[in-house]
Amino acid sequence: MGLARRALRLVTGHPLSALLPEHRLRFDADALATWGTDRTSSFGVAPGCIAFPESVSEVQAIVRAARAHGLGIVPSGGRTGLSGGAVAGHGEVVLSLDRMNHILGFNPTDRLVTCQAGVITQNLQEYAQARGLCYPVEFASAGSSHIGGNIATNAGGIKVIRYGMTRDWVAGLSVVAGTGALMHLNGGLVKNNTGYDFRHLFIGSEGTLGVIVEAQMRLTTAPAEQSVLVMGVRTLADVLSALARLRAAVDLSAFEFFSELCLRKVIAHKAVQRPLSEAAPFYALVEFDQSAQAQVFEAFEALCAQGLALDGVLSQSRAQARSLWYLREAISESLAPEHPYKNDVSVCIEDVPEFLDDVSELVNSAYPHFEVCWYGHIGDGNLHLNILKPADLSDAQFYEQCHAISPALFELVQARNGSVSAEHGVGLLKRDFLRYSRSEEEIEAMRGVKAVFDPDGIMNPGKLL
Ligand code: 2HG
Ligand code: ZN
Repeated sequence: MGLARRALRLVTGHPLSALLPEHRLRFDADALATWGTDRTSSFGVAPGCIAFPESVSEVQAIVRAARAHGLGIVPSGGRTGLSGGAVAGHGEVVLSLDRMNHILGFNPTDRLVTCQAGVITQNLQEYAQARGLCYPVEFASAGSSHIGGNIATNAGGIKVIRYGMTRDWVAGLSVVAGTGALMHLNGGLVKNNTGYDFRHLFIGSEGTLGVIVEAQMRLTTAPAEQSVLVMGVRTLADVLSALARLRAAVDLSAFEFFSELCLRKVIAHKAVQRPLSEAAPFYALVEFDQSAQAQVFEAFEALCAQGLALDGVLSQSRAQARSLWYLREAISESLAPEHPYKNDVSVCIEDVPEFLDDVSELVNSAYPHFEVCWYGHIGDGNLHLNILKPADLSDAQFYEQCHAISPALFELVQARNGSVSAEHGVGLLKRDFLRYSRSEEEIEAMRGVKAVFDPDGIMNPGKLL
């Protein structure tokens, strides 16, 4: 009884309790554990409370109150992030966009959808499809990630080779900056040369400048029917020869690769069939317009004749295309039980062959006792190298060992002007390594930009910078 009264006092005494009804400001252990984190497992989780605003003005009120009381705010979307960008570890207010999940309008002339930040990616995709159009940014977590989170991390995914990143589809944003000010950025315009485009500063800012509350997303023409080819290849170099050959023959919608170890993990977790009768060291997954099947087949036969492809399977229906895609899309989830240390690096496509040689050498010497899963969007120069945790190491020991090896990998990235985080963002996981991709001068300028939008440093403190 005494305890209950004390908890009630704590709750009613909280600076936000006057702003939201009780059920939309949660302090219970379940809520703190659920909304205090993302898909990472290496960081301490200890938020102060979880706030669920339902309107832009409530977001503004929360930010202003947090500012007045010196509370940190962690904006939270679908919590599918892989870099700890939405982890609250120091008593912050987690500002969840879960209840701001409405599509607000559609402008067919400009092909623009206005949505609240908490709209789930798949809902936007289905909304577009129902209008004969397409929202083309696609990834495995589309069923739970939010549009606002995608924008805050500039999410990429599996169709970047054809459609680009989330940034390319954001026509306007409404944001509440760390000052509490509401700003409408670009408003859906195609042409607008009136000085700095703050929209692009907020895209990929990982919640460190403010909260994205609404977005105008551009749609495009629905794609033609697609076909998928999965082929087995002997070496990483052969994956890249296949990419060059196929790219010269047709416009690709996707070019992904994964290793036999990745496939084995997916088969073990998802009870799916091997795509080819014989195992191959690596697999390339290629998607293209069905109308280009003849050209792709010709290129594939040439690759086989040169010994660059071992075998292949071509989808004969949408269902088959989906099940081939599943082999690639289920990798991340199938590795999750082994608490992988994640790398998400990129270099220019031209530099990929040499880069992969150097990474192979490093992996063999640095991780001889760990299982290493190679996969990713190699057609974009983006490699996901996941190091799997052996059962006899604790999370902390494993994280420390991998973190200590990371500089060697990032030196290879830096030598090629590459990126230490191609699509997952910096968050907590890559913060110590930002300098491998950004100069001191750039990082100083980033701090200056943050100080303008978030002068008290309340927005997602400790992330990115
Ligand atoms: C993917 O490409 C995602 O499957 C996740 O970006 C990658 O879990 C990963 O490392
Ligand atoms: Zn990816």
